[in-house]
Amino acid sequence: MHLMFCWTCILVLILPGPNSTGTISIPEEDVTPGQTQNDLKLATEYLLRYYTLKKEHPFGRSKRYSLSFTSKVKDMQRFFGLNTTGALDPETLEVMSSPRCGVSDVEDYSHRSQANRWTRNLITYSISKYTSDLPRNTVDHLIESAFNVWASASPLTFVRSNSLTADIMVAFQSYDHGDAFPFDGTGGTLAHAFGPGEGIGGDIHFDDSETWTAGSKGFNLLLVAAHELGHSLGMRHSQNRESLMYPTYKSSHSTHSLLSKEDIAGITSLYGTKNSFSYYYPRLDLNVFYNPWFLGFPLMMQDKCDPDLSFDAVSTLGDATYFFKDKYLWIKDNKKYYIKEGPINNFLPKIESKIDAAFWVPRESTAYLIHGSKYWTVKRSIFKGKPKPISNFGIPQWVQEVDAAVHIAKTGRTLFFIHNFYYSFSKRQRVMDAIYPKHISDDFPGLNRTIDAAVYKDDLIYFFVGPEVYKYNYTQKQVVGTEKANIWIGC
Ligand SMILES: *[C@@H]1O[C@H](CO)[C@@H](O)[C@H](O)[C@H]1NC(C)=O
Ligand SMILES: *[C@@H]1O[C@H](CO)[C@@H](O)[C@H](O)[C@H]1NC(C)=O
Ligand SMILES: *[C@@H]1O[C@H](CO)[C@@H](O)[C@H](O)[C@H]1NC(C)=O
Ligand SMILES: [Ca+2]
Ligand SMILES: [Ca+2]
Ligand SMILES: [Zn+2]
Ligand SMILES: [Zn+2]
Repeated sequence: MHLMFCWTCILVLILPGPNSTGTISIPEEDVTPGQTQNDLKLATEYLLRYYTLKKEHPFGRSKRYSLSFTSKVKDMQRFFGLNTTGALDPETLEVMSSPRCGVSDVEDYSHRSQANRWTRNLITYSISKYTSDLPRNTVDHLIESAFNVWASASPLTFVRSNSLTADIMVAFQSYDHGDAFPFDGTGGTLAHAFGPGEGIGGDIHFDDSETWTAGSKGFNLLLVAAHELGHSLGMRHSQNRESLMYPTYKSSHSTHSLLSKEDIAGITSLYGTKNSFSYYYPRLDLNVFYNPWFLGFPLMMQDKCDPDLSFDAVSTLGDATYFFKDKYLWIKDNKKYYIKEGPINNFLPKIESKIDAAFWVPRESTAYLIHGSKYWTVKRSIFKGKPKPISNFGIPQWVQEVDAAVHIAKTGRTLFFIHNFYYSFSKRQRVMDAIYPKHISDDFPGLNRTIDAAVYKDDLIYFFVGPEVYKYNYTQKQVVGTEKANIWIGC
């Protein structure tokens, strides 16, 4: 179990969980008129769960317990901006009975030095257990939306995987579910999440005794998922009602823009801004000086707007365009116009090499990334299996490296550029078209040099040749303009 969460787990592991708290007795001096034993039970369970209240010593009622109970009530009142009376007044009891997140509100200072962040920018997730409240694809969609909330405000990229060992495992569970934090039936705790780390670290559990919805009845899954994901990324509870990280459920929270300024500041302090690149190293980690990338980064950054910058491969992948250069990658969001960057394996963990050529087949929502005589398949951002030989595309065995590849959606053909020749492959018929290879310059007049990369968008093929881009109108069969390659990554 990960350390960030251990302040809670140690407490709960040592102390019997809420299910076995039936014999709680509260010091008499705390019992004021009008308070029922139920209120005390509610308050005690609440403080045990969320305010690190220590249970009464087994040998009798101690003055210390009474003091600690009152001081925990005050801590809780302070957190929620209530009058810090230490008494269980109606306002306090109301907050205590509100549905909320299962993660504690108090920080354990002894664990502050623990890195409460992921140490890379690409994080995988997997949904291992669904609820019957919503159709599976609705759950998929809402969970993906929750990930997008944080992806849009950080350099993090989330990739859904079907593996049982993804970084963030998402599951709907009820009562005891094997992690020392049993759920409590309807109401009370809605969900909980573990801070960044190996194993259970990052995992998110929703209480399946609740009614989960995509709207405003019951509990809105997107709202709760986005909150819990904040914890998975290392965020703590906020006292600010406007914050997504406020611990109690607020149905009124607009699902339009979930993150408050404070949430954005929080995630930025952990991972840097959307466009930053170097934060994936734990800060103050001395290893950083021995890592070759540490030297590579600043150079690469300066080079971004170097007029001679060229790319190895360019491809659409989902809603983004990927620019590969050596072992480095820029990802430009096609709709939101922001760029993330970093070493390729930071985003595509299976890839340790450079990418020579890449193409996107929109009909299959699949990108093919080629290195040497092998290619990887990335379908809806999920890696499919092992690398396969490019001979699957009908490319002759002797070809050990492809310069560029591009898929023309209109014709269903994929073009492979190899030195001054190119091949045309019909994906549907799974054969190389008969009359190929042909000379590039015969069919693409004006292009008599080796192609570095090619990408097809809106009936134009963009040929990246050194630092230049040739815009080729596929209907007109001619080059209709040129531009600098680095314009594409914001120079
Ligand atoms: C706090 O105390 C003041 C004065 O006693 C009272 O007017 C106010 O209503 C209390 N607020 C809450 C939230 O209990
Ligand atoms: C490429 O074509 C241009 C004109 O289109 C010509 O000036 C140049 O010499 C050619 N280069 C090669 C290597 O054939
Ligand atoms: C390509 O050329 C055709 C024919 O001249 C023209 O109709 C079309 O608008 C051009 N496409 C682009 C994207 O420039
Ligand atoms: Ca519950
Ligand atoms: Ca290339
Ligand atoms: Zn929470
Ligand atoms: Zn759990």
